[in-house]
Amino acid sequence: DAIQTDGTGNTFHSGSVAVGTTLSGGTYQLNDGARGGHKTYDLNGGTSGTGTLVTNAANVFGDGTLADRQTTAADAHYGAAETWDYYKNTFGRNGIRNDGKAAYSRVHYSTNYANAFWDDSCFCMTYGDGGSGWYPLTSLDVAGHEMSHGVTSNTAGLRYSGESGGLNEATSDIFGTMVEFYANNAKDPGDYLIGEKLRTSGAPLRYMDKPSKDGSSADCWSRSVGRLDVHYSSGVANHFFYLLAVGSGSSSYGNSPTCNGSTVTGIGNAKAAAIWYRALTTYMTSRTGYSGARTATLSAAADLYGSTSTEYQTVAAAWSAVSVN
Ligand code: ASN
Ligand code: ZN
Ligand code: CA
Repeated sequence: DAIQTDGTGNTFHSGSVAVGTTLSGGTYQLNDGARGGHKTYDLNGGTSGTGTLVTNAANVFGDGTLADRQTTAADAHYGAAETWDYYKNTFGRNGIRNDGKAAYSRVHYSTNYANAFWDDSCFCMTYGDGGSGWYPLTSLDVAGHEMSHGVTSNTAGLRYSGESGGLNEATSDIFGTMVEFYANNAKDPGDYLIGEKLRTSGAPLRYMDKPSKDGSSADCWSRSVGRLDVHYSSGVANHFFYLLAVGSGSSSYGNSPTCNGSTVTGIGNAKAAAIWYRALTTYMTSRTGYSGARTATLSAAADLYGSTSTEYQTVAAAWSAVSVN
């Protein structure tokens, strides 16, 4: 029979952490019984199926280096656990489908694969090892980003193109970032950068304070923004979220100039995330675009804090500050 235990994960990105494991048949598995039975598999360079469940006789997974192939498995397993705990402890959401059942993770996908992805059809997430210029894609913000695609699919269902696609991507960046803050990991502390641990150059993939710093993303809404790739049209909502949470002044996290010259004072991560989550799960639909996102978040803020609250007024001000009026 199977016994739930606490093992050790010596991760690449996040140091030494506790991982939920299961003792079965005399060996320990990356199988987290406390979180819906989330399992982590090694694809060993393959691109389909589940490969092999990651097991270990000593209940110690990885040595913190990439020479040990269980190291990135530990990263993925830890990221899934922190994402589960964030949604459960913040919103009472019991897994991606809110049914108590876990997804699963796959690592060592393909060769030199510098991406990670969520797949609704397998209800699973997959990580590449990176390659030239890249480390494995198993950072906390990416784990939170990918699993949040599953949450979006099972709630608003934002269509993955046009403005709704940008909102879908931004939802993943927002909650990936909230997971990173939630984990409070000394080696990977919270920030408003996406993928800052992934490139050997140190350059993040995306910047929420000023999305155009990546050279492609939009800081401000315009009528053509929905024609951009979804990872760039997301910039408008990432910028909105940063202004709502942190504000427009320069801070240790960055300097976030508004599109209309206004000043916005942030209401903090917890309230900003609560507003976005309620908007996503109550008001947004598959065809919601930026104008609808403004309405949805205002409705959410009114429900949570009242329509005369500072929080409601800040949602309005932050959208106006990214030219969504
Ligand atoms: N890593 C990418 C993402 O989650 C994969 C994709 O393009 N969908 O956005
Ligand atoms: Zn994404
Ligand atoms: Ca980050």
